[in-house]
Amino acid sequence: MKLYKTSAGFVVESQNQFYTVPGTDWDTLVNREDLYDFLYQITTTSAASVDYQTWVQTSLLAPIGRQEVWASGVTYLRSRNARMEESKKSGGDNFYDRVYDAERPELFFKATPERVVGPGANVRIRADSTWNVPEPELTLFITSTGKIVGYTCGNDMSSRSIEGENPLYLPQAKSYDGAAALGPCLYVPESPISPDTQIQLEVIRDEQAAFTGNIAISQMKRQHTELVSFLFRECSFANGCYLMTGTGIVPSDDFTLRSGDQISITIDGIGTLMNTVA
Ligand code: DO4
Ligand code: MG
Repeated sequence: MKLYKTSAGFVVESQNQFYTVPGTDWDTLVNREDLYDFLYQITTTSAASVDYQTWVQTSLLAPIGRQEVWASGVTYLRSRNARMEESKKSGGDNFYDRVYDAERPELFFKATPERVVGPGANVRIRADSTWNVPEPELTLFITSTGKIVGYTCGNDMSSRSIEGENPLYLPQAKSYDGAAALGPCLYVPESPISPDTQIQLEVIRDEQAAFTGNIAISQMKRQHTELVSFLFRECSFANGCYLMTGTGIVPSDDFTLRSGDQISITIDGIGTLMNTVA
């Protein structure tokens, strides 16, 4: 099932039918451990409103309330290699090699809800950065009790020039206004998402594909539950939280985003998150 947050309320989609979800408190709704059963109940006991498809497409918001957004890094071989290459000159390359193989994963704070944009909105690149990329990442929604109840598409917008200059600049490379996008919905399946799930990235520039790539989430080095257990070790999340799971798609080094680029991230079962670079 897909749960949408819209400017007119919450909507659940099941088998191409759309149902209103009663209530106005997003944080309480998504933080339910029984979220799947709760939504399923709505779809089996109320009448579908056929107009909702048009409605949700025109007024979608990021599926976030008061949740923090965290991210994992260097969880795919492609990311490890790209990071090692970009930080060679600064002498930071073996940090990435080591974290890829270490027991403790790389986890970092990505965004407050205010820094997150939703479907159709503009993401940003920093004015003081010369090399910028989107990072398409399967993003987990975890309840305050540590249970993964949903998934969405995430864009971990990143400055490779700042990150490459010195690994200690990571927060500046990753966290700034408009640096994260989430959506188009919170996908709430009955059981964990399939390892065969594909992530696709497409960047359109002047109506042509400037970059395309894809990867299966089975290529990830770590388990979702492993990342969650490290995140929850010494942090509590009263309203649940989002965790981006890292990118396995990195464009070649001659690619950098430009203003006007359209970024589409598609994940099987979830849908497409589309944003334009401001
Ligand atoms: O260590 C830098 C960040 C890596 C990252 O964001 C990723 O692998 O997705
Ligand atoms: Mg990332």
